[in-house]
Amino acid sequence: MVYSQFVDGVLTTGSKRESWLNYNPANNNPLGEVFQANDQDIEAAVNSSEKAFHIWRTKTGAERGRVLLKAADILRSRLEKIASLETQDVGKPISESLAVDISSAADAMEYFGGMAAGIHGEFFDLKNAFGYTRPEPLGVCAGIGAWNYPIQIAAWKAAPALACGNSMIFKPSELTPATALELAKAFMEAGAPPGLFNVVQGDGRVGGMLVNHPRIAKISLTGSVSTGKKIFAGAAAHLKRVTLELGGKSPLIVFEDADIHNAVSATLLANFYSQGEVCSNGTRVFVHRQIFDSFLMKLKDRTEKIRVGDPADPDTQMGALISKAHMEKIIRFIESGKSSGATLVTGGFRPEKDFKGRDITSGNFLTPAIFTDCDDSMEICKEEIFGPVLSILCFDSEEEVIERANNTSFGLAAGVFTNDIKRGHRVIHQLQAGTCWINNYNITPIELPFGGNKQSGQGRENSLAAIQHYTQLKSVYVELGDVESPY
Ligand code: TXE
Repeated sequence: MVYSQFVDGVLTTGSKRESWLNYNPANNNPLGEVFQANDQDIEAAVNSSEKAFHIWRTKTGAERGRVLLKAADILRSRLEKIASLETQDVGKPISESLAVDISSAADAMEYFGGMAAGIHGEFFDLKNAFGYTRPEPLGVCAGIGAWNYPIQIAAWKAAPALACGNSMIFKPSELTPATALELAKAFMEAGAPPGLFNVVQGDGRVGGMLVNHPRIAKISLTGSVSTGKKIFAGAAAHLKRVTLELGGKSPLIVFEDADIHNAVSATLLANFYSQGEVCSNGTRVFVHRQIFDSFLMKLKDRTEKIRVGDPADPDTQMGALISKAHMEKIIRFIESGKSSGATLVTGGFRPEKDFKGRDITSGNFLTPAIFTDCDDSMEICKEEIFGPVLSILCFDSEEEVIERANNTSFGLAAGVFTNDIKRGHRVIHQLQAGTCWINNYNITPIELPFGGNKQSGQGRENSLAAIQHYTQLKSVYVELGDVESPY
């Protein structure tokens, strides 16, 4: 497989460029070669995007919407093929790719495709005049993706950008180059002008080229806080617009009156889905002292039943971590947890065989881990691990747990479990996070804004809220009388 640039409607060849092998996390066998974009590729991509932008901005919202809706149909019609590519690239179970990744991408296309015709300004009745506003496109936008949800991240950026009349150059993570190319092909087949959605491959250096390019008007990143800061600084030099979807260390609070079975289900979802490689995960699990022991016992029991194994097997519930390096980083966190005095209740080791007895030693597999006897100041409770490792923490009062939950520089997400609905809302209103849940976790319907506060990001993806991040408002005053002039 060749992972190269997709510019002006065609996949370019990769010769004479820096390249590296892309590996399948389940066995570290090479899947193909990734060709890093060079200066000429970026210039060609910007020229092509600009050309497409000037065609696309003349289309009506309804015409743009039709292309997005058709592209959504094409994605859904290729669900199995694209899901298999995503599982090979990311290492997540095929059951997840089939159920979530491509469908969420198509949902975004349908949502923004359906509303494109409704993006409009306002009218203002004035004295002998009137005014109106126009939400105009920004121009060429660049999207930079993380490796955990490659096609979902690409579509969550492309759909609102294109619905608003912009064009986009998208750079997937250097570890997951495959499915952004499938999205680019779907746009072409759906009738998009060549260059409307271009894909460039590469690592942070290519991302940097997009951030520093004077003819790119906006950068939307999904990535780590450290990358977010670099991109924010780079964009500031050109006063570019930015959307930043960054990391988290989110609290999941379980009060003594919560439905325990549901709270345990959500804790598993909030920590072990996609091998725990989910930015909004609730990795600091605060449980009221009254139910702490029974909650931990039920959590341990269900965690140990999770089927870790070959991601391509439909029965697998937890697959492989993205890379050897990332797996080793998580193992270091687990060692740090143990050496700081926390108790590893279960998991946290490399299994030799999967749940069907297959040898998985060549892949990046770790069993889901639970730490107890934790202290808020421990590294495992403060730093984003981005893996299948949760810390369970005991609390006594509402005031105490709110203060501890907010004691972090992150502010992406938060969850509360209680059957006291007044308390649920009262507590959620005091938690410093952008995306929150009461009695569930990690459910992200396209209709609801998604994004973080504090160091977890800027701007929002999804919902109507995304429109303002891909448009610039023009105000027009129309005089119906004469110009009153003092001269
Ligand atoms: O991020 P990185 P990763 C977060 C998650 C974790 C991280 C994991 O919480 O922290 O992302 O993803 C490019 N200039 N989220 O390791 O390393 C890089 O090539 C320009 C949050 O991929 O930051 C890649 O394409 N670009 C999230 C992208 O940035 C640069 C959902 C991200 O890389 C660059 C998913 C530079 N200097 C993961 N350096 C959310 N909140 O929605 C790197 N890149």
